[in-house]
Amino acid sequence: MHRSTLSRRRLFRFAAGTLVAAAAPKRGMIVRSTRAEDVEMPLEGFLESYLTPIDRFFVRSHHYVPTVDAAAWRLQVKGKVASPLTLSLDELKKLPRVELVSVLECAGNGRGLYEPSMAGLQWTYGSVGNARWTGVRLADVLKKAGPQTGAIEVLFDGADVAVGTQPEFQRGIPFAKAMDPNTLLAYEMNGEPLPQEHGFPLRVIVPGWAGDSWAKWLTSIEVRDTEFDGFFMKTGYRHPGKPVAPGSAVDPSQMKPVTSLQVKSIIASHVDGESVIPAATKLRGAAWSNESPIASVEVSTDGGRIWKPARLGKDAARFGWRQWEFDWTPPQPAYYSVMVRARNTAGETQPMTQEWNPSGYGHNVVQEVHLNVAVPGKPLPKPAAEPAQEVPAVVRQTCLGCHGEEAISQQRLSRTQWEREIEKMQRWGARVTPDNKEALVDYLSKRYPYRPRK
Ligand code: HEC
Ligand SMILES: Nc1nc2c(c(=O)[nH]1)N[C@H]1C(S)=C(S)[C@@H](COP(=O)(O)O)O[C@H]1N2
Ligand SMILES: [Mo]
Repeated sequence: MHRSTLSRRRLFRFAAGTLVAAAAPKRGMIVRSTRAEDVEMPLEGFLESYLTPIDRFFVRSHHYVPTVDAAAWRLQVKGKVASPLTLSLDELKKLPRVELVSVLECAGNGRGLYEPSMAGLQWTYGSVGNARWTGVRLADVLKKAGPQTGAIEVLFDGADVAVGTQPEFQRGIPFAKAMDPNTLLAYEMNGEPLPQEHGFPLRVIVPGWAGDSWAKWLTSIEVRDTEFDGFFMKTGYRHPGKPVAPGSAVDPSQMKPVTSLQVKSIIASHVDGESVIPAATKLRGAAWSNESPIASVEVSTDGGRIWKPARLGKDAARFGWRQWEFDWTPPQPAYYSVMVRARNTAGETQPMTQEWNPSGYGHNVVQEVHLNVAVPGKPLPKPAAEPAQEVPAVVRQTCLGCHGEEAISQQRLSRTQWEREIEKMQRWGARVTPDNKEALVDYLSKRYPYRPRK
């Protein structure tokens, strides 16, 4: 069978009844990392349709994507329960079928916009999407197993295997959130079997919460009476929850796990610095929130002095995003500062300046797009592309075994930050000799220094 036929069908059966999902080819995405796969939706994805098409939906995987055989796959429900369960996909699907539309946004969406910058995938706007998720209530599964008194947390584990010596991706959510009727175990996305890269055959849906809680390729659910202390709970995905000095280190014990999303809106029809002709223009984008839906979206075309309501798209769901548009005829050729601001039903809105945090989570500052409204002149010549530079042998040999160069080249880090990054890589299995370390820090901090974003 041709690969294209396989991917169009997305789900296929080998001889002997093995049922696996094919990875869906993605369309025009911004590549943040090739191995593991991390891809970002470009701005036009916000405008394409209310539900983000699967071939436009961002992917964030800490480890390489596993291939799971649905026929052999089982879900374990264990820990502080009266009767531990082992469920096949067919058994799971006998529970009541539930469907909801929800935004899924990575906690790190917008990390690339922080100043000063920090290590991590440099997402800008598009590690977010809006999909219809179908599955069963996690609460129904937990009730079947009979959670015991004292249960405080539910820990998820998936079929993905850690790269190098990085810890396994295991995340937990509070027991009360697990019992929320909107917390699902989904086997379908936009009416199709869950695609391989989005967690086939089963993933967790935690509407209103950041993506790190939405475990993919789910294989085990553990009900706990103590807090799990693995890396991705006690070190990763934590936020100080209060102002800290930009660029400072904060001990993870002084931070809290990332939970609810921030109310946020995006201008997707125009990019910062764009020239537009002085005529009727439509500004467009999307806005989303957490457990409290969007109440309003406002636009300013004068740098935040006057705000006027945008028109909201008719498609709405409690946890879904709202598309918005705003008709604007610039009064005269000039340089305009266009901004968008959302508010939710709880009264939360977006800040005018972004509070900084060490890992760059929860970016939701009011977005500002400068538009040069002008009668078009001669287009400027395109700047010459930077000549490709060869990757030195020491980087190729020490760094490119586990992931590609794009994970490295997008960073904007000081010498100290590069030193820390290389030490982190050593903890995760990179073999760096003291001599190499000097050479690596030297090269990386000169080639990819801290610099303002272009
Ligand atoms: C043994 C495997 C391995 C080697 C070798 C390795 N890395 Fe990594 N690297 C990882 C893992 C695992 C991640 C994180 C993947 C994730 O969480 O998405 C990562 C991520 C990164 C990132 C993205 C930012 C971040 O911190 O998540 C950068 C930059 C990076 N590595 C730099 C390097 C450099 C420089 C070297 C060579 C000194 C190197 N890596 C060698 C495993 C490795
Ligand atoms: N098993 C597993 N689940 C995971 C991850 C992972 O690396 N492994 N990444 C998480 C993160 S950080 C995010 S933002 C979402 C991304 O979901 P998507 O790739 O379907 O967009 O999946 C979450 N679930
Ligand atoms: Mo994420």
